[in-house]
Amino acid sequence: MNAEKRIILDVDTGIDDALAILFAVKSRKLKVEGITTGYGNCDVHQVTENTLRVLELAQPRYDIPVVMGSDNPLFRKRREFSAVIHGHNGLGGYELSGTNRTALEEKAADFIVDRINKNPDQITLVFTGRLTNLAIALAKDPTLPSKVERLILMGGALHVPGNITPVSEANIHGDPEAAYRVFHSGIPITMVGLDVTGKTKFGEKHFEQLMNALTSEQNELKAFLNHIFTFSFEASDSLNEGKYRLMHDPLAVGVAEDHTLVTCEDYYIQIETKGALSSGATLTDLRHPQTQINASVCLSVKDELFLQHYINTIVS
Ligand SMILES: [Ca+2]
Repeated sequence: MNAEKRIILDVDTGIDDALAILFAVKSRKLKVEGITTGYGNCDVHQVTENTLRVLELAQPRYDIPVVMGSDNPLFRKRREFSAVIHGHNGLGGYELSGTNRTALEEKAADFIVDRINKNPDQITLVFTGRLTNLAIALAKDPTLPSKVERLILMGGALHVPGNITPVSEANIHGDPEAAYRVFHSGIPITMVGLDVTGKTKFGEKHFEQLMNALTSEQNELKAFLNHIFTFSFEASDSLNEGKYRLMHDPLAVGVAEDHTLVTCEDYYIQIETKGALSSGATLTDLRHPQTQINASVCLSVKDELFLQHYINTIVS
């Protein structure tokens, strides 16, 4: 009996996403059916190239198709990319080795529609970027929500501030109209937002542990991880926040692997699309009793357990 959970991972690679891809590919509990890409940390062409190169570095034990998706939000102008946070190429400026791997000719939204229809109730979607590709897939096939096992998304903030505006988290803020469509689609949602990802601080001790555990055969992986964690520590330190990296995207994959890492509460979440100050906010009805719900929101996390599991998975 195969107990692996089958996932489609949607990314905007990105340091954070690279760390999530490495984790998903190495996980013995997950089978990555495909990786779809979208704009976010950089444009979709750079994101796709980064994703292919991260896969080359990871050397998956099975074939994983990469499928390019949207390069713009549904209706809005794309926000400019932050080279300070992500480097010019989204990977802190690190140049990964080239690869012969190429993306499929298919579009990401078509891939999602096709794979879910061929495998009803069997595929979990894990989104660590904007929700644009999924919103397009929903427009193409409104029956998807009843066929998706679950959507686990990194995004949103309930009891904590946003990270791109005082109230908005970057992935939701990057395409609020797409998020609105997804949250109101009826797909079962687990929201892995800043309430929990903000607690996953991968610090210098974790870094030391990771570096020491990697073997000499893993030199390329070691050099990449060394660069991106050092880059991340310098970035957080320059903001007087101390040296750590928040493991936003890897935690979403972690929750796909093991839901007991987090505890959740069910809420009805609306996405603000009109607000001059609050665009992209995950506006949550905290009144009781709840008359309707559309998302299970992660509110606490076994952060150290997760970080240790992350390290052990990466070095395996
Ligand atoms: Ca991401």
